[in-house]
Amino acid sequence: MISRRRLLVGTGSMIGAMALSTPAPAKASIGDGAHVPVLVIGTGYGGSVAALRLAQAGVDVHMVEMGMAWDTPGTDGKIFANTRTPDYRSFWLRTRTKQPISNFLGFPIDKNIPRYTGILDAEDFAGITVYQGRGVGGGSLVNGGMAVTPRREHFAAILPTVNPDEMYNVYYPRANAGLGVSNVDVDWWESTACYQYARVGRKHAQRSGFPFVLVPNVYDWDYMEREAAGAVPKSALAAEILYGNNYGKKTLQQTYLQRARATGRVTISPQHRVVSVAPAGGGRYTIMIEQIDTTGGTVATKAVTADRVFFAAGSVGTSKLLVKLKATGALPNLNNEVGKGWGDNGNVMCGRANHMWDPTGRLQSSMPTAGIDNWAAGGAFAEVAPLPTGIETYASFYLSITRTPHRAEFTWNPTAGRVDLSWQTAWKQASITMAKTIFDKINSREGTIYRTDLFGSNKIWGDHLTYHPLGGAVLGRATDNYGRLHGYPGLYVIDGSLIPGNTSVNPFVTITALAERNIEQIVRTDVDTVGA
Ligand code: FAE
Repeated sequence: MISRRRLLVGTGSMIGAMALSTPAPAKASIGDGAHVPVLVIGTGYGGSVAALRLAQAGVDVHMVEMGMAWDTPGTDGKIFANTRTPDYRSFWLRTRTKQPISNFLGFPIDKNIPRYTGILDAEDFAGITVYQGRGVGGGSLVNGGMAVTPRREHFAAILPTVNPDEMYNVYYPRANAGLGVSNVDVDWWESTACYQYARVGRKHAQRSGFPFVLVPNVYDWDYMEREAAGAVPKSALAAEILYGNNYGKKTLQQTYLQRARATGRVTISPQHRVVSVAPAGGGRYTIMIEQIDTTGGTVATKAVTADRVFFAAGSVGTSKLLVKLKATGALPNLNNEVGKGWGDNGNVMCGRANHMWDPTGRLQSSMPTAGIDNWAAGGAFAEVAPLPTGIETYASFYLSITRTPHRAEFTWNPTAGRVDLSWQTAWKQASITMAKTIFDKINSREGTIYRTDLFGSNKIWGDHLTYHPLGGAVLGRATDNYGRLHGYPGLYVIDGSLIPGNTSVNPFVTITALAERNIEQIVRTDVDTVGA
């Protein structure tokens, strides 16, 4: 344990973080010149797991998050905006909303908003818009909470270098427990008005012979039942989801991050954006950080040193940083796998127009609970998604995850001074073809048609986006088999960028489980051997 003590040296300088004169977070954000044993970039799934487990092993950790803390109510008394009424809190540095469903009944529904460091980033690349959560808790703040463990027979294709026995016996269960995953009460689900849309989805799937599965979620089901009974303020039953849930959902703020903070060893600097990591000598790294205000403007620049740095900025955030740092000379020894192997998890959306005798319900819980599993036969797993408009739409709505073969690459564009992504819109055709193995059959059996009014006028497929960015620093290629970056001892990747583009289902349980696996090994070997 000599080594662990050594890793703790220097913590004091960080704890004495300076008072800030800027309007950004008043709490103890990291100070210029500080030294920390471990710095984690990003507070999503990978970063939260790393912080908790390192802290439990006795290591002090500082987390740097470019988004907001999301712990203070706005003028309406609520922390988060409603999906039906987007406002300044909803989007990351945009002056107009960019809602995943851009139209309704043919009419565009986007609207102007004040530019602000809001919670949902619709990040545009040439061929695709990548939706991501911004703030303490990362994607857990904005996502649907669907907590799906992939079928074991698909795992070898997802993470070929990882031992499935370990994952299914130890790390998936650990991740599900840590995230607070649980199943909806089936009797309630069968009878409640707010899941009529899911039961209609089941009826249509089963009549066409597709396996239909109920999937777990991180939402507090007891709370949802009380929402339905009118006993508590509504969240899932008031259409809260994309811009945050004021109640009911167990985000990382209520799970991993809460436990991490409770150790007393984890501190977080929100509204701080990492822009560079470079060797500092003596095995340390210098991290350049910009503190930003709510317009995205830089109010302070800080140089911090750390013995170890965990990249947990999400698939896009981590990939962009690594590609830039390799190309611009800060981390030239990163290997040529950095930036490669990126995929969209085969995401494609569509709606179906049901008959008037098949209403999907005016009240729809915003938390999805079910999917149609045609992965083996047709390469598609379709989440039966809510369309919580508050009116009867007679629509069934789906987010499909498909076995797309396409992978893109992030590259540094020196002229523009930014990182580009080589994704091509036309690549979504493969995903559409796979999704159609489900919905063409259902439409044919039911005598129904696709909706054409949700993504434009006369457009069936939501093929311009992904919710599930994965890859860019793939396990066993850009890193070793536990996320240690090749070329730089003490630098690690621990987020969705490790996963090569597809998980066959919604990804956050797999991201969390892989992070649990990797950090256990890192704590066991690297932490104990530092300085020994
Ligand atoms: P992530 O959670 O994205 O966290 C990365 C964090 O790093 C973010 O907070 C960033 O703000 C921060 N960051 C980035 N760059 C920097 C920087 N330079 N400096 C400082 N901080 C930085 O990464 N998945 C499911 O399994 N089930 C679902 O139901 C589901 N629904 C979704 C719905 C929506 C609308 C969206 C957008 C995603 C959904 N996902 C869902 C995907 C899931 O949220 C995503 O895979 C994970 O959040 C990715 O986890 P990471 O740890 O990789």
